[in-house]
Amino acid sequence: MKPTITAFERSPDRGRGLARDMRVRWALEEVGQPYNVRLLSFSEMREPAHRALHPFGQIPTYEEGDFALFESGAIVFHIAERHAGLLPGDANARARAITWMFAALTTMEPPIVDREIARLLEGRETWYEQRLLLVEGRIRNRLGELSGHLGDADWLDGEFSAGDLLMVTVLRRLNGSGILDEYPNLSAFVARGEARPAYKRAFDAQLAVFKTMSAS
Ligand code: GTB
Repeated sequence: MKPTITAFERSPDRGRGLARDMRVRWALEEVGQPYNVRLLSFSEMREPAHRALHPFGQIPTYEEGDFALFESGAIVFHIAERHAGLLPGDANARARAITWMFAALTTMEPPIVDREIARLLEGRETWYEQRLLLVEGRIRNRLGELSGHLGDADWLDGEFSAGDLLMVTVLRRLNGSGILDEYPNLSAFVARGEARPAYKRAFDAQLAVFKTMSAS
């Protein structure tokens, strides 16, 4: 059955592929699973029909008939479990790839999101500059550690996996900050992810939504 995912009708990222539907689109493209997209306005995201799928009234969601999921990490995991291509067959390698999925979402993403929140909501506070320095310091600590782990490898643990996919989407959220440029092997890691044909198809699909909506 062709799954349906949800995405912003008008993404605040203006087609830069930073919203979390991008990682789900990319996973679906990697495994060759066609999908439908239901676009939602901010008000539709708050309506009971959407809340029945997503208790927090957000995107993305994933539906396959009566079966529904929310949380981008859980959705990518579901896709990776049901199709070949995103998780290794060997049990230990698979567990390590899943570990990297968690690391992307629970170790790397929180300080990066903190920075976005600070810039978006706290810019007028007297303590803003001080807080930004602290938050960026935490990000740099994590990036330094991740960079040390990656070294000159292409991917985080052997073959490309859902762990790499999530990590690339998380690190992309630093685009434009200049911070990632301080870690050439991480910049190259992100570029490798972005060069994958499946990534490009996913990126183009979400960009097409932005272009269509901007024209209307
Ligand atoms: N933990 C959840 C998951 O991983 O699925 C988080 C989902 C989430 O934050 N969804 C956001 C959302 O629906 C969109 S992706 N927000 C609307 C709301 O809460 O009302 C976050 C996001 C939004 C915008 C940008 N951007 O403009 O760059 C980047 C990321």
